[in-house]
Amino acid sequence: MKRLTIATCLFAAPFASAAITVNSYSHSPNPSSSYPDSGNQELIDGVADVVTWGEGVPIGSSQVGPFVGWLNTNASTTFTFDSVQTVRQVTVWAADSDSAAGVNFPSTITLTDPNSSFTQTFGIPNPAGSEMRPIVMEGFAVTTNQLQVAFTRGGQWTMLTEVTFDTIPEPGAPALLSLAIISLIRRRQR
Ligand SMILES: [Ca+2]
Repeated sequence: MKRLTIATCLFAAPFASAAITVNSYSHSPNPSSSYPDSGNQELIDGVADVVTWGEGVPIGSSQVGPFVGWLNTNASTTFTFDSVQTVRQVTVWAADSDSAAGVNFPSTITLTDPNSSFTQTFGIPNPAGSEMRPIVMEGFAVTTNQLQVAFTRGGQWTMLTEVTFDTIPEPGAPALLSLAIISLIRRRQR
């Protein structure tokens, strides 16, 4: 029984969800000079900044500084990973003010692998209220070391603060594998 438990743990561990390390990225075009991307690091610094536009709350430059913004532009950003990875989830942290100050979620986000034919467009709903919210895109799998994330603007301003990429196991995959291992061990013990 002990042997069975150890084998299951060992084989299940590599399938855990894992963040993919981004080495660098480039914008096309560059963001507005009002909301620049300091050192091209703001979207991968591990901080999803929170600011509430349009709720009568005074907003200072220190609060909006961590945002990367484009005005009246459909922008795209290409991220380069530290190695080839199977990406199954992309999360974009964007500001949504419900039109106050012209800040809106993008209306669509398109993921494209520059090295293959993979491309997928996600329609982004515009929820009620003014909040920072993660936009989570999943239900795909692409193995690559680069991914372009392109935005169709939903208002005047597209304001981003963080983008993350994850490898996520397919539903049930670790459980199925564990069952296979258990079956294999039982056969050997017979
Ligand atoms: Ca950030």
